[in-house]
Amino acid sequence: MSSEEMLYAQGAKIWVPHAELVWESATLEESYRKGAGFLKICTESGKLKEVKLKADGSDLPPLRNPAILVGQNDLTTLSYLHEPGVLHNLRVRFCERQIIYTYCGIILVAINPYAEMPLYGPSIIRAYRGHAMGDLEPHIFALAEEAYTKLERENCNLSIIVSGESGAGKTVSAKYAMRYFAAVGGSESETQVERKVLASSPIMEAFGNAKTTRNDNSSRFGKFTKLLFRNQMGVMFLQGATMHTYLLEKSRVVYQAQGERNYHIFYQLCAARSKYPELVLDHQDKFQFLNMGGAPEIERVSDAEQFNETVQAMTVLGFSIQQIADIVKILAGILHLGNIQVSKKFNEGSEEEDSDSCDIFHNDIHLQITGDLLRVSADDLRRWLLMRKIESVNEYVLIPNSIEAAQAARDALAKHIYAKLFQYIVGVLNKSLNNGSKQCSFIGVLDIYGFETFEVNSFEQFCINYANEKLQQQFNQHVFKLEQEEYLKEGITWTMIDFYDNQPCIDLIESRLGVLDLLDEECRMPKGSDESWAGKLIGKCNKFPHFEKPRFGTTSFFIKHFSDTVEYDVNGFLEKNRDTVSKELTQVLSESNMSLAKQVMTLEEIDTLSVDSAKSSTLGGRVVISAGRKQVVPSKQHRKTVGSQFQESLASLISTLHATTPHYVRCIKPNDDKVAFKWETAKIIQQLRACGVLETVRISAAGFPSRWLYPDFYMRYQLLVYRSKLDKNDMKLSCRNIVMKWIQDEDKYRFGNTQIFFRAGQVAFLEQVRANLRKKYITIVQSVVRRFV
Ligand code: AD9
Ligand code: MG
Repeated sequence: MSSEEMLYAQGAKIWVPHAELVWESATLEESYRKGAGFLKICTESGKLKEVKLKADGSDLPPLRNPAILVGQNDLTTLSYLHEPGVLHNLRVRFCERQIIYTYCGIILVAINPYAEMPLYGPSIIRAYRGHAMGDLEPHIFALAEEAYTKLERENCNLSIIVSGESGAGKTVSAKYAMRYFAAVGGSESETQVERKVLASSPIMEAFGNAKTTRNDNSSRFGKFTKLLFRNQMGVMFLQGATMHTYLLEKSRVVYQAQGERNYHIFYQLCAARSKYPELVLDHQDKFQFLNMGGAPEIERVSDAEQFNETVQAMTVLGFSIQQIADIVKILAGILHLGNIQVSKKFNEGSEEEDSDSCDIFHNDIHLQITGDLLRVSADDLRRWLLMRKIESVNEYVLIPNSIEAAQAARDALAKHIYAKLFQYIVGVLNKSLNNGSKQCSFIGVLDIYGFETFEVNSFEQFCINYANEKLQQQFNQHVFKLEQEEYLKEGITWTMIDFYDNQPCIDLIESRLGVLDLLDEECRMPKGSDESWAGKLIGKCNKFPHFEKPRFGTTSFFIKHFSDTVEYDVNGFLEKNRDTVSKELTQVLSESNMSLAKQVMTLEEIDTLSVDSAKSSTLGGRVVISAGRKQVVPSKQHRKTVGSQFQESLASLISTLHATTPHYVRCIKPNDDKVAFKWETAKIIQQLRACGVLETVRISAAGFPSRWLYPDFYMRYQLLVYRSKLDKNDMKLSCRNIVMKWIQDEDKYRFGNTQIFFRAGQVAFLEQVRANLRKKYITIVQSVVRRFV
């Protein structure tokens, strides 16, 4: 800011901090003179105030943007690019004009309206088709169109990366983007691939989404859908699609927090139970796995209708009636499995409880039904719920399960079956969607779970937040590093702006002796426990600046993520990372007489590691008994831990994304109450900061957001100088002459090797000059013509 700008005139409009509103508008009652030490203001709510300032005036409040700019559809075009300016612009658009989309440079900011908007019909799709991003109001379709035309023009791979916190609107945005591609890339072919692409969403949501306290339809898995396009004489046709999923939250199958539900499909099935008497289903409240959260219904959603939609969509994707009948049997089998009663066992002939073992009645009705539905032996199921097999070198020992161990074995089996079923369904969808597509260009749409913090945060939140940390880094690297590298490449003198690099936080999670490494190490310890792991974390991770130990005890730890500091409760981390399930129980299931159950249970692990890998992230082995103690010895069959698998699949996702041209959608959740168009400033600011919108604005303000290649600039603005100042053979010099004639302040532009860079607002100014000159020429020409006619 130059010194004369520091003097605010009487009547100037400024922003002052406010406890609730965060920023409040105010008007200067008196002109501010350098060194005055205070400002006399009148706030919007009519209060007269004196605001103390530092003697050098370095904390002068930010100026408001001129009224004409308020409501701009690109935040980076504001004259004053600061937090209150950006916020006010978004608020005016959202609250006063009910506009949910705004650009921020290359980012599309989408604020969740929590209301049905008439924005997504076929006529709107047609309106956006063929238009450049700046032509029409910002929209998810405009972003999709930009990606689609780039695909047509350059035949390269693209991605649309949607992020934001839970409930911000990622899944909705991703679906609209896919709807756009399906509409514009659809062909007349009989394969109806676009119908299939659209029908895949309700299936994935039924099996992978659930009600949480944050979102009634929360995605509990990540999804990267590649839409494959075939070039047919310059036109890109949708040829097929493939879907990659990330880490389904399995624990939900057996446990839900207060106010939450299990996966939608279970409730849908219970609501439709009259169609399937053979499943012996009951009201959802009767099932242990469904009633824990005490939240059986979702407002304005009919599970019964949703069930029909799911089945209808499955039919479109090619599931046969038999397949669907078998899938619902497996689902019902999981529910009955959860209702098997494990009870105390009493020592024979006495009333003394035997705490080392437990019992399940032979005629437990749910045990019998589970056996019938899954077509497995109920006796075998019962046996391996009640005891476990411990192998030694030459023999094995059978050890009875305590009640807790039996329940844990039952729950682990239920989770395992569901996860396998999910994997199977994704596999069927992929086969049907892929449609024999060969080498095609793709547009990838990434809809991954948003950053989460709950009252209690466990392994699931840790993985979700880790994924968001990686994606944020990908974003930073793309937007900021590339931006700055561009200046360097163009030979422009410009001080590198610091940007927030979250590598140190990723190091805390990924590096040797970091969180995941220590977790895997602890999982390999025969006597490893959540608490001893926490103790090691506290001892060894203190050197990472993003780690914080708990104030007391050793049952939690803090990670300072890019968007917030989160406390993780260590309870259950080891078990969830190991993800063990009784081999005997899975064996019972894989010997099922139902071919689908058998097929589902014997699906290969998606990511299996080669047996000879010496990677530290593998677990495994047999448990042997030596002198009455259990001990784990390494076996050839290594199994990767959940954490290390996730780390690898994220790394592969990030490298795929790096090989595409990314487009970003940042979804913002405006309030926690799901109320239409309700604006909570503090909440919104936190998200704008966390997802990089304010950082992008900061970079834009500090840098040169508009750029022109010399020939393009020459063509457009040559009429701004006399012919004598132009030389076609020296475009650079000509452009220099044009710019220097009209812009006096040398800091407003830079001449790069191939492009001219301008600060915000300069191109608008040149456009104005050009328009005025054209008008003048046209008037002159008209008067000359008139004189001669
Ligand atoms: V999570 O991380 O999967 O928990 P998302 O995916 O970010 O979350 P989702 O897309 O499911 O959130 O949106 C939550 C709800 O907001 C939706 O169910 C809609 O009721 C509402 N929503 C979101 N975007 C829009 C929109 N463009 N128009 C209308 C919307 N409603
Ligand atoms: Mg979602």
